[in-house]
Amino acid sequence: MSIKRALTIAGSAARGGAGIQADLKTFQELDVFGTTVVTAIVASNSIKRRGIFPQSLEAVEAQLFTIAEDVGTDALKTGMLFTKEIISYVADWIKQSEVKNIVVDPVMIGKIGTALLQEDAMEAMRNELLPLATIITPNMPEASYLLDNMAINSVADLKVAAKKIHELGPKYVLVKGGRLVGPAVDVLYDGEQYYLLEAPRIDTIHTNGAGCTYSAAITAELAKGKTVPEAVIEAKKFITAAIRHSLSFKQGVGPTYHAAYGKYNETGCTVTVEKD
Ligand code: PXL
Repeated sequence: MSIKRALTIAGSAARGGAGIQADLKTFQELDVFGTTVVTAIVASNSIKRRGIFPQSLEAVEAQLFTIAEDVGTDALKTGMLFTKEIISYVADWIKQSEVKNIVVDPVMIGKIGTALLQEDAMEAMRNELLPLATIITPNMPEASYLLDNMAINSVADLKVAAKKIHELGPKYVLVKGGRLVGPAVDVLYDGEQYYLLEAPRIDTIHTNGAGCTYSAAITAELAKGKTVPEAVIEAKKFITAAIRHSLSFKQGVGPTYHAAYGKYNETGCTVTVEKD
């Protein structure tokens, strides 16, 4: 049997809803074989931040080569990379690899306020990793941060931000409008046209790991051979279902439900294409 392979280079989120754990659950749901490079271990919940434990470059390198030598990779995503050293190392590794589908989720701050990228790592993210991306998937605060604190308050602003980030080098930019009011609109831009993806807004606070899950679903669909717009549309349906059926355990912000898309019949999303 042949199965496509997806790699996540990201942090371990002990709570299970975000990071490597969200990625693997999503890969499994979408029937791709998941591999992992753990960059840091995050032990925080809404009650207490017990710590972030970054892995050494040696550990990151050993994991990358272990996967490359044996299983191989059809698509990869990066999530929490935490330090500028890890970002530079991963960027150099991607350059010498033959992996074609590179999804960069520029993870900066978690839903419960944990800093997941060190302050001095932003330049490496912008200058070294971003130009290698097939697609980068910032939320509104991340897009704003990438653009020297540009204000983003509307769908029109999402489009401007997508275009400006595109100038930094990635092939596609997906700016997610999760923090707007009204329908949940995300903007995908390829340098020539905008795809506006719209789904109903789901009124819940339980969206921990939503960004990880969305970008993991894009990665899985790219691994299976979809084009970027096709992969993003499928992933938008996946994340909408996962948020609609999100989970709440004991306290605080709960995770999205990774199995929801396979389990329930969802209506999907509408797509409008606009020329630049
Ligand atoms: O959702 C962002 C995120 C990414 N990666 C790790 C995390 C989180 C948020 O909790 O812990 C490892």
